[in-house]
Amino acid sequence: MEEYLQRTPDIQWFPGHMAKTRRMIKECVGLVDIVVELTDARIAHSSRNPEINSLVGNKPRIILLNKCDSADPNTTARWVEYYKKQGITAIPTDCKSGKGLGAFLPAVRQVLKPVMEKRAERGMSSKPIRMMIVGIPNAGKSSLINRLAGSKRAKVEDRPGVTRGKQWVRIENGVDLLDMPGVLWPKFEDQRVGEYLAYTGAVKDDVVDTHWLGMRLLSHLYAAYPQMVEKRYKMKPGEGDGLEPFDLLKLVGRKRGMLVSGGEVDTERASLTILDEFRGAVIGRISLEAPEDFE
Ligand SMILES: Nc1nc2c(ncn2[C@@H]2O[C@H](COP(=O)(O)OP(=O)(O)OP(=O)(O)O)[C@@H](O)[C@H]2O)c(=O)[nH]1
Ligand SMILES: [Mg+2]
Repeated sequence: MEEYLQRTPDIQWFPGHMAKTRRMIKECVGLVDIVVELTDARIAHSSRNPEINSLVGNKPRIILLNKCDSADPNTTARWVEYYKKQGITAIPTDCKSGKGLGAFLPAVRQVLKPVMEKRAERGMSSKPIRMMIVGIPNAGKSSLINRLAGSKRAKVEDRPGVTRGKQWVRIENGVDLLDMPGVLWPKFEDQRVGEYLAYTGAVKDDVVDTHWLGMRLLSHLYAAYPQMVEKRYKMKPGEGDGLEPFDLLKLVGRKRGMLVSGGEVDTERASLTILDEFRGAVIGRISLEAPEDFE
């Protein structure tokens, strides 16, 4: 095995445009009634920006556990409970299909009830509700806006860093949404957070070694969801048990017939396949973080 695969790289990604977004969030928070924090249900902990609290202060907030179609439904339900215990409204959503979004506006109105009552007293009920959508890159912020607006207003792509400036979008029922570029933070204190963000594609592939990343992810998946991995890669039950990460990757590559001349397994290609198939939920509905890990 190549020596570089044995080292755990230090993953960090905080380019200048994210520092700018961070400033923009701070500047714009005064303009909105509520902050919608979009997280990734598969990594519900690592996809929360620890700086958001200080950036948005005590503005009313709602959390979306997005991409719930790709996450373990059981784990997602436990995350909803976890937040509920903290008095925070969290809703599982799938902004690709729109599933779960029916609960969104009613939940926003519920959270904003005190604000709306105050407005009514002042005869200002017709003022639209303004919300800011924040979250890590590639979480689905622009998809959410398009879903709610019922049209393709914001640019959506399957890579992080697509939205670059802020954009107001008015959706029908007196609600204005502010789309924001995705933002990470300057340093991942826990290396695992950086790794998880790279697995899901919130940290772009150019700043990590995908050969290493796919190998790590496979080990991870095999430990947490062995049957799904065995089924997807046509392994016999327990066939990968006790294997070193690189050997497990080779096994999967061989099962997939990813060979190069001389019969060697093309492990780089196998890594890319693992990443792709995890991101596309082809292996199954998987959650890498559960609330019990943080209680
Ligand atoms: N499976 C699934 N895919 C989703 C969901 N929401 C968004 N996506 C996909 O995730 C990718 C990123 O979506 P965007 O809406 O561009 O994400 P964003 O948060 O605006 O990304 P940036 O602007 O780069 O920060 C796209 O390929 C979407 O189709 C979801 O709920 N489920
Ligand atoms: Mg976007």
